[in-house]
Amino acid sequence: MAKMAASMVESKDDQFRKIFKFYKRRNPPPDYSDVIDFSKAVPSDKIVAAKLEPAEVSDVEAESVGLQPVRDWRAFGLKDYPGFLFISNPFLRGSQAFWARQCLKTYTLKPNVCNLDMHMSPSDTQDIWSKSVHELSAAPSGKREPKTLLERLRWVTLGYHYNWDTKTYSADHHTSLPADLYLLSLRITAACGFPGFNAEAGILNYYRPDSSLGIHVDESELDHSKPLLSLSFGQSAIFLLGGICRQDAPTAMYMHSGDMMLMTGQSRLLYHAVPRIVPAPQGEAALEREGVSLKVGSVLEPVSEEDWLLCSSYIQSSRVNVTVRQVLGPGQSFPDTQSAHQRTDAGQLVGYHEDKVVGNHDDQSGKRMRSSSWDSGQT
Ligand SMILES: O=C(O)CCC(=O)C(=O)O
Ligand SMILES: [Mn+2]
Repeated sequence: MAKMAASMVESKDDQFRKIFKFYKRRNPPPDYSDVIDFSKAVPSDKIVAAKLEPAEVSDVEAESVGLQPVRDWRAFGLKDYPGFLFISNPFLRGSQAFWARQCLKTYTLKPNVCNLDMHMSPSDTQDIWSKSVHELSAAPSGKREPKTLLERLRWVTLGYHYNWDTKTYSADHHTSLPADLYLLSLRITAACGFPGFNAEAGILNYYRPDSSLGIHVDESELDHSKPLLSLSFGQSAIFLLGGICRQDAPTAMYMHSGDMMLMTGQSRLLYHAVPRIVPAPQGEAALEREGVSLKVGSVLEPVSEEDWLLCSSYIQSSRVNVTVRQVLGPGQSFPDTQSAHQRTDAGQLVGYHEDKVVGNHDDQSGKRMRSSSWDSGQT
């Protein structure tokens, strides 16, 4: 009884949960008038122009990862959130297509780990992209098509592979972070005043139109003085940024394709969540393939017509978010206690399945994504 009373008080004061539910609601849909849209933002009582470090990244370095010259970036902070930085799509026209393709075709390849590994064999999940192309072309006409692997993909981990059960990273479950993503992260963070950022782990979240990501704090990295970088491609999201406790009402903002966020300093450990995916303002063309001219030294590669077909059809209804994290500070190593419960390969993770995550997702512990079809109504 006392426990029940305590949980009632807790949920009454949980302003974050209240606002999360407000934006997640389908019927009637929420009122979006309080959602900040940085693509149209001007400094106000809430929004401040953020100072960047254009001298840290040359125009050639920016261009080689598909970014505009840093002096042209539109960067903002929020008055109530010191250390939070939002950059409104600084990508060069056409270059997001390359990064979206990497997220769907390249970063999903082994040895990277994904949710499908939890209940499928490595050979079944080893080339999600090609299998999905094949599944689509082989789909029997007239019948209800089974979901492709790409449609069932929810997350991929890179570098130090995050262990969702123990909520840790560990030295012996590590593969190399893709070099192009490492360089992109290095350039963005340097431009934002964090030179020498060492991208060591990545989590990609794949959102279908009805997906959401529960309320959580990213605190498993051992060095919180380093920024957490977040990039998005495809459809837009409502992103909620809260405080250090759940009683603090969060601020809602749109995250559109190409937008970036850095959570640093006092904002590094704030609660946040994605209650809803919303259509990109420019409709299906959330990102485009045409327009980029590749120079020598660019990490970008042309996206073939064939790749673009699947990529654009996926992105028409979905969103991909990439968070890049530095796990260890300079000279830091993993404490011994972690090695007691770490896992060494994807094959050992088969006991984990989505329902388990869905059930306890809205606190820090089981923070993964879910679709409304799995919704237990608890969020
Ligand atoms: O999808 C997003 O914008 C947020 C992702 C996130 O918070 C995470 O992966 O920890
Ligand atoms: Mn997060």
